[in-house]
Amino acid sequence: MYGQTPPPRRDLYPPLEAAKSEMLKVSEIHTIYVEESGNPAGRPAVALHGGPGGGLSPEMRRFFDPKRYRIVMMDQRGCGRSTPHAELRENTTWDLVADIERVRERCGIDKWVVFGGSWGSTLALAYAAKHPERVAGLVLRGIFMLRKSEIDWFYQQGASHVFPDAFDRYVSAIPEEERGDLLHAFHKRLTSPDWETRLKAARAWSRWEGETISFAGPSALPSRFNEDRFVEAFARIENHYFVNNGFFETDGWLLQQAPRMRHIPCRITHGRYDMCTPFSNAWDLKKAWPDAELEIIGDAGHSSLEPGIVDALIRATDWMADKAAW
Ligand code: STX
Repeated sequence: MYGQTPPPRRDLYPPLEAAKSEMLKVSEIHTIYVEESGNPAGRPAVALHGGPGGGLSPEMRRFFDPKRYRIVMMDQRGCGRSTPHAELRENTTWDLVADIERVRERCGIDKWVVFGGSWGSTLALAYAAKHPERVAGLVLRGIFMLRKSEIDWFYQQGASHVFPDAFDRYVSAIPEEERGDLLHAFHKRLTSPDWETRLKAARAWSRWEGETISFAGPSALPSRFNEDRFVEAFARIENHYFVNNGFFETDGWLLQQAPRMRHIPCRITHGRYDMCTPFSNAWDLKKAWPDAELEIIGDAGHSSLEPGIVDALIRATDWMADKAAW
């Protein structure tokens, strides 16, 4: 429409430090890093990172108004500052859901807004399905429900047609005769006792995701995808969850839970050109959950830092501060 300028896109809130942090023992094996920032008297929110195995990044705090929110975040088992690093034992979706509850209780929080993108959206939905009474609202981005079709799209065939250059780099870590099942070919190498073998596979696996995450393509590879410590946890933990179908009872389990969660205010943001988790995921969730609000970003891929995604997520967390089911 002529003469109408769209409002400027919202940007992240200013950089914010953690006000306090601790290492919380959650099992015989695992200890996780937990931190808080923002206003201790504000509305509580928990931000769940992606991967699984991606760990926290400091930008995640900046999706919340620090005056209005008490922001809680944790490195999930085996990644970030949590120990032991890249550990796969006692590391399942339901272990992570239980950890979120442990953290909530430890913080003395009754209900909170749950924020998550990509695997963070998977975990947010799994948590909301198990503990709907604890969720005041959901802010989700880049919907990922870990169905077989979603894994196949990204790790075997689908995104390969849009990023054949990056895909060739990904499959180069696997001999040709094993490329019919890349998920399991990588699994064998990522769980090898040989460190060199694990690392070579982890670099290729992670690079594929880093090169396809942004609308700008392979040149926008985020720097941590070049770090050995990051890629080992990211690749091993992701692959472990995916060969186990996310530890869900059935394919599509999360979608089937939508009716139980429909009273929870839910805002979904998804990039039209998301190649990691295609937009059809968000569309399927919206169809199963008509009361959820879906915002399609026409010029964005998967990354949480695409300008249109940042804008929509900031508007969503601002909205939730007042309008969630507190
Ligand atoms: N994994 C998608 C995901 O959750 C299939 C994800 N992708 N990249 C990330 O998370 C980080 C940016 C957190 C590394």
